[in-house]
Amino acid sequence: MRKPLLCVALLGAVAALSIPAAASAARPHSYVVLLEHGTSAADARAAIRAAGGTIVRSNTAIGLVTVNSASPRFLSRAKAQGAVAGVARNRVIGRSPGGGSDRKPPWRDVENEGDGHRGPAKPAPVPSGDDLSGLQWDMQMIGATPTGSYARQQGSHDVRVGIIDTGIDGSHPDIAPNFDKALSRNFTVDNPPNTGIDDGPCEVPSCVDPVDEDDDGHGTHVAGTVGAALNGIGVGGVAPGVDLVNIRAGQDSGFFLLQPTVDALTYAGDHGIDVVNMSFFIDPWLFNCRANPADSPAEQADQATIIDATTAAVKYARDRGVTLVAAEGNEFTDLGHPTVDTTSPDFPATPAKTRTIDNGCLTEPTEAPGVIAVSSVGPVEPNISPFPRKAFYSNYGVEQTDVAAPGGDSRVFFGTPQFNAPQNRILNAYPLNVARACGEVDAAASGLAAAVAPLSGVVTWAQDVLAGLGIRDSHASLPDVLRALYDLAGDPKETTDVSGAHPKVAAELLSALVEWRKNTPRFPRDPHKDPDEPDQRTREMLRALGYVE
Ligand SMILES: [Ca+2]
Ligand SMILES: [Ca+2]
Ligand SMILES: [Ca+2]
Ligand SMILES: [Ca+2]
Repeated sequence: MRKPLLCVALLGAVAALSIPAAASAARPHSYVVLLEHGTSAADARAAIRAAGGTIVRSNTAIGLVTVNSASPRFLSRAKAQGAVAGVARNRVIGRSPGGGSDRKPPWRDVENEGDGHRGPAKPAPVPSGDDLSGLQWDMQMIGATPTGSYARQQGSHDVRVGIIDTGIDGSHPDIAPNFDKALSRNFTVDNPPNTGIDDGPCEVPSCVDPVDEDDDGHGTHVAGTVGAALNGIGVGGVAPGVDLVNIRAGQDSGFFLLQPTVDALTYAGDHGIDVVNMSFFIDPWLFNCRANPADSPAEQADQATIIDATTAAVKYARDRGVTLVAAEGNEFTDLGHPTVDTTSPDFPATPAKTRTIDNGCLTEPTEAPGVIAVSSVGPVEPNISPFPRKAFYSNYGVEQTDVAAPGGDSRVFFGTPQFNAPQNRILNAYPLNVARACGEVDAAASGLAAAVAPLSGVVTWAQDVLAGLGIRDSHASLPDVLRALYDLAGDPKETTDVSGAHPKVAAELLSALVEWRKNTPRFPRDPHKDPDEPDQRTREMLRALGYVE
């Protein structure tokens, strides 16, 4: 599930929570199956067929396939196959007559806090800034301003930032100058109502949105925070000259399914993406536990498969030089000591339950090995502290928090007119189609997506330094990025103070990265390869499955 919410107006009506379990038993279901390492296409096909299923989509890099089956025994039969390492239930296929399993995600109440407040927004004058720059306290906090990092280095289209989110509105005037449509991909299909996930009406006949569309608003906001153009209008991003690539894995409704997320990660690894931003958790489990007594065997299998497939996909991307950044989440939980999960599963047919959990349970992809985890801070309240403080909703903890970044906090300035004001949140790009559906023109949103997006820019800067120091390599980039960032910021103990990335340092980091990127080949791949053309292994799999000649 995406971390913050902008507007839910595009969703269809949310029906009642419960659906009789018996009603869904005979309906076709979708599953995600993780194959044992090295399983051939033929063996995979045979194993899935023997279990009573049909492969409809495959990721050969990870060995993850999506399977449709109407057999009520598919789960048990699949697990009995030697080629199958794990099975997770995906979603219901087809509509349930009169059914109503679509959920209203529980985090919406937190994310929407303050939405009713529409106080006057008065930008302070910012020399040479875009016309809304005065409202961007987040950029001012990290020194991304006309007199700060913008004056020295704004990024380069040689640096590719992948946004794994709900899509990017490529026509937005602050996004268009930096949007890389040719490299962008959409790995999702809009879901019909009564399947547990309701993406509202399909906007195009195929139900597969174009790569420059965002029907939610979340992904565009994140992309703008990373790299909105300095063009005299609207807002600016952290690195306003970088290449923004939409690698979409999020549904219109904000759900993130396992297969699209894994596909997006391997795509990033295969196509030279430098940094990836992930402001979501993989549904339906906020925390994934391998053997929680509170869960049924099928639920335990769901969660183990999500952990294993995500870990493999993250490793695949990191091995190819991608730096991965993720939000910690909005449940005000210490990720080193989680005790209860009241959110999961958030789809499809089983109601969410209250589970006792422990630190063996992981929120993914945030807790996958090698992912930089980010907590969120709000605007500085000078009468309380000269430093930014953790946002009320943000997850935290010394085990997990690598760094914090501005993400907004509606509850700061309590007792003053600024309490609950939209100016306490993060202003950035917003799709016109969503704004119209919500009856708005401008929007401010808080949440960790907004927090993570600036960090993607900061990581970009830090990678530069590593290049300059000659210590960058694809396996060591994560800790080295952070070490370099802390060292150069001059205050390694302050993990809650990303503002320590001084504008001068940030600019030098970004300059070095641009130079490094000019002279460094991306992960080796066939330069003549069409990004849309399947590689040889994929082609073999597709042929074995009868999709191509
Ligand atoms: Ca839709
Ligand atoms: Ca759509
Ligand atoms: Ca702008
Ligand atoms: Ca943990």
